[in-house]
Amino acid sequence: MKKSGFIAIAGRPNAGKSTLLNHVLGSKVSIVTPKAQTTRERVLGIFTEPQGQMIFIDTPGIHRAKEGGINEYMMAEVKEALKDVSAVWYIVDPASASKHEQPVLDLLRGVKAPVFILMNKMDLTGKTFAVSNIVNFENELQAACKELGIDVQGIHPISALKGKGIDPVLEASWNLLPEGEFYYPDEDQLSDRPTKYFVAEKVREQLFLQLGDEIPYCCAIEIDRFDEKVTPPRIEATIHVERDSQKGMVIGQGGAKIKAIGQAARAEVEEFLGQKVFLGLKVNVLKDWSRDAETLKRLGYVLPSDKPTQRSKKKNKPTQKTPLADTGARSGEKAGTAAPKVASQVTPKVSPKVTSTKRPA
Ligand SMILES: Nc1nc2c(ncn2[C@@H]2O[C@H](COP(=O)(O)OP(=O)(O)OP(=O)(O)O)[C@@H](O)[C@H]2O)c(=O)[nH]1
Ligand SMILES: [Mg+2]
Repeated sequence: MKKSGFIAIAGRPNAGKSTLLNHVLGSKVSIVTPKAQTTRERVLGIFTEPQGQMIFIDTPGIHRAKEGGINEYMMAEVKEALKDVSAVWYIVDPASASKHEQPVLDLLRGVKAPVFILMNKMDLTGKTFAVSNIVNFENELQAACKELGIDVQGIHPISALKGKGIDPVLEASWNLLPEGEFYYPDEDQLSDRPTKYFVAEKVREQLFLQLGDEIPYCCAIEIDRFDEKVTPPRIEATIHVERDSQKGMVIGQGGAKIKAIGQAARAEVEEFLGQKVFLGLKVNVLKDWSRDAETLKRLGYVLPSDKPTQRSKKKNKPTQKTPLADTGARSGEKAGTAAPKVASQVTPKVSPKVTSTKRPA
């Protein structure tokens, strides 16, 4: 019988969670930027191997969030991800200090699953932190976990960026996974999200990369149109900002900024989908969207507790193939070189469905 189960990837903002997920999958399922709190929602990375299916849940960085609004939503997403998992990969940036880890430890103390502490960014040893720091950091973390009853399976030095030190963690994690049916029987499927989610994320990634500190946090993306009946497929999206002044900054002098954001996002989308697309962006002021519960819902930021149906990690394991329209990124032909399978796989009612990225050989 094959193994099948969930692993949550958790930790403080900017620790390298999404980088690690992308490395394991060999595909850019989760966006990565140098700014903290890039990831806003849970996203699954489905890793199907001969021995079984390990489903990673990338999560937003854990921080103390004010009540209400997008930050509370982000933390609710983390809490949901930590339920019913076989293990937690707890990612730590050793350039930080153990005292800053308290919000993470507070969440992990309620988790029964074993925890792997992964000291990331080891390629920066001697640059952003000294070896002696790591030793202290590890000792302090271990002591704190012991006191809180967190079941630490081990501490591993890794580099998510360079792909170093990850194999032993994977091996130990396979051992913790229960035997069972695959949750995602389509072995090529890489994520649970529809394609338009990934398009919106590629746009958001460019906002983080190309705009000043505050602005990206005030932006939400809505895909207005995804028409694959035309060639190239036509995607239209709105960047919602919270205030008029932000609108001007996203558009830039003579529209230069929005043009650059659009070009870079389009290139990323094209690589992800393995085909040319048209991407049109517009900017709209949606006053205080990040604080208004109803607007957040409209934008898809629905609290896990408010979602009508949820895939239980323990029960209701699907034995049928997941319907195409429910699923997102898949492995397939090599991105950028593939003959894309687009229109034939799209179910118009729901979000578009395309072949996207390739699992590494
Ligand atoms: N040098 C180095 N940089 C890394 C490593 N892992 C991640 N990074 C960098 O750290 C930054 C944050 O990486 P992310 O993967 O977005 O971090 P995250 O934990 O997902 O962040 P949030 O989504 O904001 O919580 C990016 O600039 C990455 O390139 C690593 O092993 N070494
Ligand atoms: Mg992330």
